[in-house]
Amino acid sequence: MKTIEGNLTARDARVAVIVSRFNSFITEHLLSGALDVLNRQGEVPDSAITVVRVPGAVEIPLTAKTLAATKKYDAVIALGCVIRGATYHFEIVANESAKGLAQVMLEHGIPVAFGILTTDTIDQAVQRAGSKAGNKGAEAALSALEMINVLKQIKDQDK
Ligand code: INI
Repeated sequence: MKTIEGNLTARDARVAVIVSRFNSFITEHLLSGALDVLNRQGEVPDSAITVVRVPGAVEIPLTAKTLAATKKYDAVIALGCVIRGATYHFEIVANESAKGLAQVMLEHGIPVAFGILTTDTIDQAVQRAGSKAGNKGAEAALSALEMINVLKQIKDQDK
């Protein structure tokens, strides 16, 4: 039996992190969590990390697609925060960003980690941005690191 699983160190990886300005009081904490994981667990040097700021979650998929198309990155990490309001807008923003990112990942064949919070309340978002319920930016970075290594091992088989 052969098992392929990725570890978390990715010293040679190049990673792009997209962070939305909308709800920046949350997304900046997601960014800190993601960068901390990339540095301390991934051992990815700062020089190999590109942070791209965009207006809101709606703009994240196009940005991810553009970054992936450059072929300069081994993974993209998408960070945003969509908080439910009184209107249907929440569903549109949340659904479109998730669908768009899934498309980019499959079209371009690189991991696109989904670190976009979709919550009913501000409190739920705060809990997931470095307090009670962890930091979803850090979790997204962990999954990006693991996937970089899993895909590398799959591609390097029988070399
Ligand atoms: N963008 C977010 O990232 N989060 C939200 O909660 C949000 N809400 O609720 O409106 C939001 N809207 C802006 C959107 O992402 C675009 O930037 C905007 O529609 C311009 O294209």
